[in-house]
Amino acid sequence: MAHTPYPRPSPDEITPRSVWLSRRTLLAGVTMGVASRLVPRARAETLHARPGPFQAAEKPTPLSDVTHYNNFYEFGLDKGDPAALSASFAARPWTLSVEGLVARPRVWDIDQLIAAMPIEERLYRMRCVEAWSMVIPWDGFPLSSLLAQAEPLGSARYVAFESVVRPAQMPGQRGGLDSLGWPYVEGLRLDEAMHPLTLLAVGLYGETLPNQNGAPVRLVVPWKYGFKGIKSITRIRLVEKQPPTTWNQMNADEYGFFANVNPEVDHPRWSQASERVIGAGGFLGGGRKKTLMFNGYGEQVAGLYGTMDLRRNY
Ligand SMILES: Nc1nc2c(c(=O)[nH]1)N[C@H]1C(S)=C(S)[C@@H](COP(=O)(O)O)O[C@H]1N2
Ligand SMILES: [Mo]
Repeated sequence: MAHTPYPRPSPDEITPRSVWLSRRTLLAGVTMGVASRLVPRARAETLHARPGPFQAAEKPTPLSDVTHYNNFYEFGLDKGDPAALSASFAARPWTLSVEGLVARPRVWDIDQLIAAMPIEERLYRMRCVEAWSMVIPWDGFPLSSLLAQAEPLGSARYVAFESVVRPAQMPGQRGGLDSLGWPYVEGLRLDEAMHPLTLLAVGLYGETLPNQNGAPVRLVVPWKYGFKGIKSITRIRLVEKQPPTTWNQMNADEYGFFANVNPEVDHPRWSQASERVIGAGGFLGGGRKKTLMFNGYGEQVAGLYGTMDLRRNY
């Protein structure tokens, strides 16, 4: 595929930084220090001059779509619920614990964590299992940087993640028969977790992560279906055995542990061969493209799976 020059987001896609900062500061008590750790937009744009595995060549999805078409069942089942119902969610103060099979367990304050980690912008293709996709400029740090500090023990083989449980602030966690069990949990094999593409995101579009996208910290694994990207994480645990994951527990035939993007392995109820590109094309013609193996990250990640049967290990 030919590389096109990186297109800038149009001004109407971007909330002015000053407006955004004052709004966030009022709503969530976010400190100025957090936003200043994120990659300034001007510098972020020059990163896209040379597309590569960390900087997709595709046009970023408009910010309004990234923040108004979400899956975050803690706030409800509709794509609009997270934006509509998450305004009073308190992403500060926040702690993230790293524990289990590590030499140096630690409970991090989120702002101390952000100050300690190498924050970069990564423009990643994101593919939801529901066959739609976005291209999102994340700000974050490699999960490997955090895990390295914790010093995983030789017996650690998987990483288990847990989202926050806070029914008073998350309407989707109050009853509701057709929703998920809480907390939302996810997992990766340790080598997947240590891969340089695997990110813990704390912002997007150069701003602090909006609540509906998983504030204050969420996982981003661009070669896997979106449900692996667990939001609003409070606990990371290094373990010996493959941990349970929310969607796999819900319906193991439809949602595997690996969930690698694979156009050749259909979901039992729909094709995974192509995807609807959110924010592109509209009703006439465009807005659909072929799905790529490993979401186009095969050169970087195929080696993680060797000769594994990807049809069995979906
Ligand atoms: N805690 C939690 N994390 C979650 C989900 C969720 O419902 N709860 N939904 C997942 C799904 S299915 C997708 S596609 C992505 C969507 O992320 P986005 O809204 O930032 O695009 O978040 C994932 N992480
Ligand atoms: Mo998803």
